[in-house]
Amino acid sequence: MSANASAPMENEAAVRAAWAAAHVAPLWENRAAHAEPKLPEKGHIWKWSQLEPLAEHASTLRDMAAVERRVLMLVSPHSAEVGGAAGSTTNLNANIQILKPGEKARPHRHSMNAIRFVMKGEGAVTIVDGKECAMAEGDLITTPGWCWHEHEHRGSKPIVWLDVLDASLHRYLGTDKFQPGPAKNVAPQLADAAFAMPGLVPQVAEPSTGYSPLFRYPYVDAVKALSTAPVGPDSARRIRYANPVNGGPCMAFLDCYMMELDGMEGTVPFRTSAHSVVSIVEGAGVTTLGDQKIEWGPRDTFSMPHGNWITHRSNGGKARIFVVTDREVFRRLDLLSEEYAGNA
Ligand code: GTQ
Repeated sequence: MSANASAPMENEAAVRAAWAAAHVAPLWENRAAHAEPKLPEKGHIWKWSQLEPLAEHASTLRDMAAVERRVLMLVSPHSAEVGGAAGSTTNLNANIQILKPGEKARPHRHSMNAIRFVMKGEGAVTIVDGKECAMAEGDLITTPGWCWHEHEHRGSKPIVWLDVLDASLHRYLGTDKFQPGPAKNVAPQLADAAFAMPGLVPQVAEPSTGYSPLFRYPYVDAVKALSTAPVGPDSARRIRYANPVNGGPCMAFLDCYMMELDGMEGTVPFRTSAHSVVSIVEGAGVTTLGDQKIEWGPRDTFSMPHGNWITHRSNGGKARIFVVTDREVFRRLDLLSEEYAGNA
């Protein structure tokens, strides 16, 4: 006789007590294990028009903890908490950081990888393992995990940049570590000039650190590279901020791109298992993300959680879009899938 699915469990209270005492649990009552496939998380846009006054206000705060790092976190209403805090989307934590002329954010290091993408202003430097990286609009600065870094503003007007870290992923993995400065035992660095000849890199004893030895990718270079880049499978031009030593991503968990739209029709719909955060550098347009329409302009930031079909369209003119992703995490785990509608 087959068991009746709705029949009550015999001696239920005793069985449950025995399970609890033995620290076991019935999988068949675990709804998550049998859940229907989840809908992709929604994206969220942080408009510059809303962020800028908040950044200006943050720069007036005298609270010493705020002054240490004037950072406002971009917390998506759609993103799940990991280790007690939500991010901008799974694995990626985008923040804006504000520094006033003359201010310094003192040195420290952490296992989390971070990028800094300058949204507005110039004249600051980030010092990464002793290497000074000038910061101007559109520049990308990387601070790889466990590299010492500090920020110092030598310019005359406030500067605002976007920080994107893999903090949630480290919290999930239990690998989030932090050490306050001052910097010590800093490894000697090669000058960026050593990597200025395409295809020719210095031969050194330890060629690979797992991250790019370039900590600074100036915007002017990105624009030049974009101008000769062919259009990709989605019809946009795209460049990657690569590690010149091995052609890999700039950091183990974070992989950055710049995309250019040229007033063309929308890009071919694209879907990926990687998450990303986008910062608009120039131009205006609209991104369709699943069933959302995200209208954007200069300095807007938005999240593109994985699994959504994505198309981008500029409003006629040229648009440049900076994208930071956790693509490499999925690629290394053999979990990366990337599809273009119609080209599959
Ligand atoms: O500038 O070192 O947005 O340590 C979050 C954590 C920036 C930084 C953030 C950090 C920093």
